[in-house]
Amino acid sequence: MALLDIIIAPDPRLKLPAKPVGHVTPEIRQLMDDMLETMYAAPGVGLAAPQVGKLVRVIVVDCAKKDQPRQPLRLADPEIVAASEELATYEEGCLSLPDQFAEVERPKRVRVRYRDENDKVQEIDAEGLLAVCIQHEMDHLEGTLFVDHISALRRNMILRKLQKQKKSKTLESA
Ligand code: K1U
Ligand code: ZN
Repeated sequence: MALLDIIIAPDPRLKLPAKPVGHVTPEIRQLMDDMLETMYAAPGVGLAAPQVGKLVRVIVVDCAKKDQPRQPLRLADPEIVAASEELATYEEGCLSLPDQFAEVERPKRVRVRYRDENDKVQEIDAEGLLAVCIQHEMDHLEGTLFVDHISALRRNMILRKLQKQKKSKTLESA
């Protein structure tokens, strides 16, 4: 297992669409495990492969409550096969946009088809935080960030703040 570096926005690598994996190979299974380890260490409740510089359609999530056992999900080539008309709003965060949050509206419930770590096609019905998290991570596979769902004014404010932080960190380490 290995901890991977998480790419921080703004970064052009976070804006690229990811490629389907087709089948879950031992390499993809290893990537899933490394992504889970990275997500737990961050800590976060989800992570998408493009956030660690891998342009493949792989996401991991674990939305178990703090007092419950871990419930890791490894999803390759996820597809939303049904979504509720009813929408829900959640204040989202992102490990690639540290300390930034915004309310995003999405379908409240989704049915997702994916390949699990054993290359078996599975379907799950998700609602609540799990539904939010899966949709947020699937956005990453299209090069979409949660700030792309809010006004251009707020998005640019957040991205400029992160750009400034990156510049001052680079100067600090020089
Ligand atoms: O960067 C990511 O894509 C992961 C992101 C997932 C997410 C969280 C909340 C709403 C939508 C998507 C995070 O995990 S941000 C960190 C976070 O929310 C969290 C961290 C520790 C405990 C609980 C939540
Ligand atoms: Zn994110």
